[in-house]
Amino acid sequence: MALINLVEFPPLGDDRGSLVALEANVTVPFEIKRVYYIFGTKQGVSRGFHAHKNLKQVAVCVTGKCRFVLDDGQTRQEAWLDSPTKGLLIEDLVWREMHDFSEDCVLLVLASEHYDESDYIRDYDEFLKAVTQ
Ligand code: T46
Repeated sequence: MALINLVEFPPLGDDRGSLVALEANVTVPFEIKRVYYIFGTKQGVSRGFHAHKNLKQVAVCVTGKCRFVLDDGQTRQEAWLDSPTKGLLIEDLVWREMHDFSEDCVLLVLASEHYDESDYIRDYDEFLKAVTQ
C-alpha cells in the first residue's frame, strides 16, 4: 500500500453551505473507537514524532492546514492537509510528524482504537527495529 493515502470526502452541500459525513466502514475504512482534535498549535511547533503498533487513523484539517510527513522506515513522503474534504489514512507502524500548522488549524483525527500510551513508539531507532523485524 502507498505511504500517502489521501481520501476525498464527498461534500454534501446545498445552497445553505457544505457538509461532510464520515461513516465507519464507508468513508472511513475501520470501526471508529475514538475521535480527537488538535487546535491552538503554537506557530513553529511540530507534533507527532511517533508511530503506533496497532492503530489506524484518518486525519483531516476541518479548518486551516498542516503538513504531514509519513515514514515507513524506508521512505519519507509528505502531504498537505488543507481542505475539510481531504483525509489522510495512516496505517500501523508508520512514523508521523505534523509541521507548519496554520494558526486556525483544527486537525480532526478518527482512530480505530481507544487511547493506549503503550501502543506508541516514540523513539525513532525503536521504530526502525520494529519495521525491520
Ligand atoms: C497521532 C497524531 C496525529 C490522550 O490522553 N488521549 C488521546 O486520545 C490522545 C490522542 C492524546 N492523549 C494525551 C497524550 C499526551 O499527554 O494528550 C497528550 C498529547 O498527545 P501527543 O503528544 O501524542 O500528541 P501528538 O499531537 O504528538 O500526536 C497525536 C496523537 O497522540 C497520535 O496518536 O497519530 O496526533
